[in-house]
Amino acid sequence: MKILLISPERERKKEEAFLFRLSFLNLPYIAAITPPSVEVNIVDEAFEKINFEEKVDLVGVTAQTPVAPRAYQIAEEFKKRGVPVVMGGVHASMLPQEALQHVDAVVVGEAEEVWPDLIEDLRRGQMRRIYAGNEFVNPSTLPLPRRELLNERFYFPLKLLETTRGCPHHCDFCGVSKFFGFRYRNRPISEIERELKTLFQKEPVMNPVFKKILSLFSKDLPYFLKRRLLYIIDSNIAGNRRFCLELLSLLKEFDLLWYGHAPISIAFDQKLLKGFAQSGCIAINIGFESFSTKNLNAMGKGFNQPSRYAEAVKRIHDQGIGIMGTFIVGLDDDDSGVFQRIIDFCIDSKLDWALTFIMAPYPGTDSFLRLEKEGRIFCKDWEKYDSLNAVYQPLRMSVEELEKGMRRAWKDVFSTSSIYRRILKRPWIHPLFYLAMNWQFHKLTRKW
Ligand code: B12
Ligand code: SF4
Repeated sequence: MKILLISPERERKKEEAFLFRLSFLNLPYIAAITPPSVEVNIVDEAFEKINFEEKVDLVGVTAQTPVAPRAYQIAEEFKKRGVPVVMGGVHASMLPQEALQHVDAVVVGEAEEVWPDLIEDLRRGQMRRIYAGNEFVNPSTLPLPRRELLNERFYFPLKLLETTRGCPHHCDFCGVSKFFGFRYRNRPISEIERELKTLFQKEPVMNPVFKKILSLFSKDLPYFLKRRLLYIIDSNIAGNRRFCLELLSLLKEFDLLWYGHAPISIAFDQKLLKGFAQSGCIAINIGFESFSTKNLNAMGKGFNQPSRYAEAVKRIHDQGIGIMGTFIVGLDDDDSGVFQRIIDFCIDSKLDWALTFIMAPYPGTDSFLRLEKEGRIFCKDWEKYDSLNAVYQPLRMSVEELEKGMRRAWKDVFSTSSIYRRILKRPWIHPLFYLAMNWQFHKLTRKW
């Protein structure tokens, strides 16, 4: 039996194409839970042409909401040729009935428990329409994802790792706790160590003399040259303090640079913060979201305190850790001054990198249900659900103001003078890394 797994890519406007491409873990995970007797291949449409004539027994497509329409087109091409298609991932899990109009079967939620049953049913010619796990997956049973099925030449040389699933919070715009549940589940440290050993050698990055010489140019250079770079994709790496501290000690043993997502509250936990710094954390991705407590309370993120944002940034910077911040605009308490407030904050607090997104009410989230009920969603073209387009009517500004303001925020945050003030003025925080990160967005926004 032969299965083809596809990561679809929508046609992007040239000016929206990001320069660095990250690899992904979901399809390598599906490949890893497929019985060994089955041949599996992965195609990433961002780099490879799909061969619709290929003789396969099953096609599996994944999709986040903005790529769902493309996933459906691909599915229909294969179905025309008599090849059954299954779809999984966040979008199909939230809207299985919609997906079933285009595919033969949908895996709802995490796939690990149900995928082997699907393969068995397929063998018997009795594939069901919906496969839904009854419980959330126990992460200690997760296999090692089959990364070798991806062509590593396509991607920025950064390894991806998943250590937890779920999030104890419930922000109304976010699909994570809806999809993975509120129960925060971590993998055993020994399993994470086993996986890390397949990615990096557990030894110093290089000979101390060479390291010292290279560090004269940049402290990060040895790690970039040796490709000791890790992205921990968990939505919230600090959901369980004890586990997080153990994970940080493990990362330290591997002598690498890493980044991941955490809530702003970690800034006020000195022990945790020190652990982050000592483990090689180069960046924490923080969702600031808004400066309005009204907005934050409404979205269920009242634990963010705007009055302490500047202090939090300083505390994290004091440990030598950079911040990738994200902001959401178009919320009900946002007026047209919101863009300037974000730009000023980024520059004044020397935020190392920041993106401003238009609120996107992803299907299945509470924000979608609320805006739908209020009759404010005017666009259901999923391709536009990429946080760069407005798909609902904001309350305190026009759609045009919102879209223009978002673009202005990107342009001003990534302007040369902003990059100079945030990155190049001392004190420096990983200037090589952040200069590269900011410069690619500078180039991108200049094309707008
Ligand atoms: C890392 C990440 C990214 C990375 C890398 C994505 C990548 N290449 O993997 C980057 C930064 C590029 C990114 C971009 C975006 N992301 Co993102 N991202 C994530 C994050 C944090 C982890 C994804 C992940 O790998 N999870 C681990 C894997 C194992 O889980 P999984 O993908 O869900 O797969 C499991 C199941 O879904 C299922 N499954 C998945 N696919 C398939 C396919 C088949 C055939 C089967 C059977 C099963 C199956 O099996 C897997 C194992 O159980 C998630 C949040 C989260 N914790 O998941 C958000 C998340 C997926 N992203 C989200 C969003 C909104 C985006 C953006 C639209 C943001 C933006 N404004 O640009 C873009 C869209 C990119 C695009 N393709 O168009 C939303 C998705 C909402 C939605 N309805 O689609 C999420 C859930 C975050 C959130 N806050 O809600 N993202
Ligand atoms: S804290 Fe982050 S991951 Fe958790 S629900 Fe809120 S936005 Fe989603």
